Amino acid sequence: QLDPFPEGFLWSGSTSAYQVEGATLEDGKGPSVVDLRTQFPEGTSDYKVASDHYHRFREDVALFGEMGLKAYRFSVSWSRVIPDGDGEVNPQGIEFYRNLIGELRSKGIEPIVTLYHFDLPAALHERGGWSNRETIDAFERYARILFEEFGGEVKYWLGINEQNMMILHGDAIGTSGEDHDDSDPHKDLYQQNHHMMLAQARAFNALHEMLPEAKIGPAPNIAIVYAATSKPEDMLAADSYNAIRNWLYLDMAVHGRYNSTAWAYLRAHGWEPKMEDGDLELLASAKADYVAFNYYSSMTVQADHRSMTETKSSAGDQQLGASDPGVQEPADNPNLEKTAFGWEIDTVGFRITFRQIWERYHLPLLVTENGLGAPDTLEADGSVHDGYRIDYLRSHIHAMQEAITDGVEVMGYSPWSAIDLISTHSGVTKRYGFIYVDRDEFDLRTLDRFKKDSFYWYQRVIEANGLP
Ligand code: BGP
Repeated sequence: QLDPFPEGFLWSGSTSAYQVEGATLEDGKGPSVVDLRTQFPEGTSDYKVASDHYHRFREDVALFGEMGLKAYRFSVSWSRVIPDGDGEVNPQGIEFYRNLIGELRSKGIEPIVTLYHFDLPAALHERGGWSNRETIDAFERYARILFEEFGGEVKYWLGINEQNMMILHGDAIGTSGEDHDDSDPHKDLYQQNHHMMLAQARAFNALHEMLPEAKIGPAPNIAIVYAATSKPEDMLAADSYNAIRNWLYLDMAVHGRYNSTAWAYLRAHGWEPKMEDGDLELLASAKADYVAFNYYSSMTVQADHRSMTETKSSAGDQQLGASDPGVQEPADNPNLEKTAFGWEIDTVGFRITFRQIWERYHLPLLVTENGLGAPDTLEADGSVHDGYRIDYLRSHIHAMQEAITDGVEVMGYSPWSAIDLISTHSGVTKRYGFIYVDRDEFDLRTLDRFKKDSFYWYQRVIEANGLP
């Protein structure tokens, strides 16, 4: 017998600005690092139009309302609001988000706003991006402007999306050391990480000072790490990788400190960041109100016996394990099925993840991403039969309910994604939404919206406040 979902549970759906909005250079928006990157083969997906949400947000929000969403998680594009990152505010950018929030509120949908989802303003990148401490000041100013403009309407905020992925797989999502000294990109990336943590801490403090009723938390990608065997050396490798891949980011955001295992790992590689007086005090002063996390899969590693001399930055797919000579290397988990895109599916791992985060931090948990990427097919009658997505979501919601029954406090579930958008690694060929967007990688077609089978299914879940 499972405990029910709590009253007021936030059944939600997620997107991010650059993946859904399009209009990359319209109405005064400045370029961001993701807009400028050539990521997909020429002539295929890019972010210029994406799902055209910038122009169709009213229609999209109406569909979210019809689906019954209690909340909607989206990110604000920093360079739409402040085109060069730290200069003039763009009134049309503010107006877009004000209209979007107003539209959500009119349908009774609670906005959950991510401050930053991979899309650093290009102008800041040119000045060193996160390697430059001035970006910390720029981020705090940007956050304060959003709190000032939207604080009256937005109660739930998120700091930096998947900061750990930006550090572990920086090349794919705009944080690589490409413009910096490339002799050891990791050293630079961990310096960027330190600065991002300080920036996020300043935003937490600013929110609590300006809007005492509002809430904010970090939103890393958590993939709990298993050992490939029960050999103690593999267990040790899994423990180390958990510390550096997962706990580093949450320990800093919640406890305000580097955990010892992660710090020892950074020292052993010569990757410790430079700190200034007051940095650790700032980290310790910032309080998270909840822990948000994105979960797609667990990971499995084994001990690696190569020497620690050769290290390569592994760009690309977030679920590929970072191989680290002398410490760990990723291993296949033969016990798990995989999605069409090769991502392992692990619902038990989801329950374990809830338990571990809860026991470590004792803060309410909010799932900000979870979902299945697949190449969906639009039928001639406008239907999309995505039963595979329903199966994926159903089994994860079931695992979440088991975690609730285990005693974990869960406040909401925001699957990726509310509507089809441009996948970070596979363009438009990999869809996640409850709502199909009629375009492909070569042709923008009509951009019309179609409700998938999962749309009607999720509608019933929300109505029942749990699995029907
Ligand atoms: C997360 C990101 C999202 C989204 C998702 C799916 O890491 O926060 O932005 O892209 O992963 O990844 P992908 O699109 O590569 O399948």
